[in-house]
Amino acid sequence: MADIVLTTLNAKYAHAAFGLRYLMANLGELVSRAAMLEFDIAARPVDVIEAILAQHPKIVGVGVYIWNVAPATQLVAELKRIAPQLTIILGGPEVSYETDQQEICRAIYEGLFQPQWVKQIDKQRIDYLFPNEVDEQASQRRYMAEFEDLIQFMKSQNIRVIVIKPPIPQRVYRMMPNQEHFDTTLKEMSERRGIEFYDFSQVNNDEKFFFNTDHLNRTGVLNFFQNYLASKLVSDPPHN
Ligand code: B12
Repeated sequence: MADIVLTTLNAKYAHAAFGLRYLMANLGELVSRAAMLEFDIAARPVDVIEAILAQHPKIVGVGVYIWNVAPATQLVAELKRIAPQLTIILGGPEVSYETDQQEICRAIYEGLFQPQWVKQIDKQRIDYLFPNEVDEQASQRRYMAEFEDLIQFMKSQNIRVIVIKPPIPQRVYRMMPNQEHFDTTLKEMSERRGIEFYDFSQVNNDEKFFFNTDHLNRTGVLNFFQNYLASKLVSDPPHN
């Protein structure tokens, strides 16, 4: 029995998964509650699932690589179907980017982005970004002072500076402390320094454009770039 199962499908039986071994080696005190289960891509899905669930895990970590993404997708979807309470974590080179486009991630997201989870995830993110023990006003003053120094330096080097606030979902914006004050200060500072300031925080911010609390997914980035940002980056826009 193991609360945490780290697993992957190797390219061939003869190969070993170094990635899982790195993770095991860094589990610290959790290592006694973890097991490593390796298979190869020729293994029957039913055997893999049976071996994993026989451990009665709470968390299953799957190493995803180009050679196993198809069977791993099947494995994750089946695990979610049979044991929906399982927390599944994906890692490895094939799931580090473009996660919003990948079928293997969809099964996880669909489970994760239930309304009851969204609230909890948002709160964790806000608590992380704005820790309670930090004096938010003092922190904003320090941020602005450093930012202004940076702008001054760039202007002294004749570098064109554009300040943008990227899109953020409205529900998240509302949770961020002191944002209106921050926005006003930023705008005033930009005017004082004579630099362009564009506040895009409330445009292109449909929930479907984000892959997590506050990061745009690929569709969101492309849409934001094409419809809002691109024209601001061109110093002398072409005239048709
Ligand atoms: C060994 C190896 C192989 C072995 C297979 C090993 C195995 N276990 O089966 C062999 C030689 C068979 C092989 C073949 C191929 N390989 Co190869 N291979 C590697 C290599 C050199 C080392 C992998 C490794 O062990 N790295 C060291 C470990 C520690 O790193 P890691 O595996 O990335 O794991 C870390 C993170 O990814 C993460 N992580 C991993 N799993 C998990 C799981 C969880 C839950 C979490 C949270 C995190 C996590 O944490 C780990 C620690 O930091 C890498 C290059 C590299 N430098 O990584 C390429 C690499 C993995 N291979 C690659 C490719 C393209 C191939 C081939 C398709 C090449 C080809 N054209 O034929 C074939 C596919 C074979 C097939 N049958 O389809 C690409 C994969 C790209 C991708 N998106 O997956 C890589 C990244 C090389 C590259 N830069 O292009 N390969």
